[in-house]
Amino acid sequence: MKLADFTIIRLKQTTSTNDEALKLSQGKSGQKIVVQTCIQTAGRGRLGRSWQSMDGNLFFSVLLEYELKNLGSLIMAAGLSLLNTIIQYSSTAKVQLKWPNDVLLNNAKVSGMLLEKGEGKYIVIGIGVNIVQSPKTPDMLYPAISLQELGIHTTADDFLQKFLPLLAANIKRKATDLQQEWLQHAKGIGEMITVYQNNTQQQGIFSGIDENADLLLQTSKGEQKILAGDVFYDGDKNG
Ligand code: BT5
Repeated sequence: MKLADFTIIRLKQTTSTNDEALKLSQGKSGQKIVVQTCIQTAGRGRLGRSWQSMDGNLFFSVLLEYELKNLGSLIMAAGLSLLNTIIQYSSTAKVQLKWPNDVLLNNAKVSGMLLEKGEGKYIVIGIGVNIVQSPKTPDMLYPAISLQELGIHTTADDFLQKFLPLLAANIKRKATDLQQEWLQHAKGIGEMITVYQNNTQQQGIFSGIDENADLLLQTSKGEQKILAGDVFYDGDKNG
């Protein structure tokens, strides 16, 4: 099946859709593929963390060729496409982007993204969306939520069908346009945040992101540009 120029491969079960897409990146160039699975047995997040892949939720990976130096645009395009898909279901939902790769619904994580480099110019964007349920285990870095918990009733397949045309359009946009829209929907701009990287932490005012999607943090040592890390909002009780 094809949608928005992507060939969709649907699996019953796999370890991780990113593994499947990375394997496909070893094939010929020019492919645009989405691998979706019903059951994911070893879903992963960044830094070796795991993604809890619960029944009825959406797990998929997009394989496409993209300039590595423009990866920030791809992250912004995918995040905005997720956000706008949710807005299509509910224009009143409180949906926000959490730097670098998360989507929040009512201040809890509804979706996460993991980008990995494939062969040649291939990039894999792995996305998990909590459609009908979300993990509530105490080890969560950040509270989680599903669409259904907020009264949005849909299916994984329907979400993917709404998302892909948005992604296809957003990846054609200029970095500065994506950056502007991203900033309009970001949680915590102008507020105090703490960014954890490896074993260090930095506190400052979240002043924005640049057009590479790097985080700009105003600290006592001046403006710092942060390329990777985990953000916690000092204003959140749970954060
Ligand atoms: C992410 O990592 O958020 C990236 C998640 C990407 C998952 C997709 S599913 C399809 C594709 N195949 C894969 O194997 N992966 C991708 P990170 O920012 O590191 O966040 C991971 C953290 O999120 C975990 O340590 C938990 O605290 C939390 N978490 C785990 N499962 C969650 C869920 N279902 N909903 C919300 N938070 C979750």
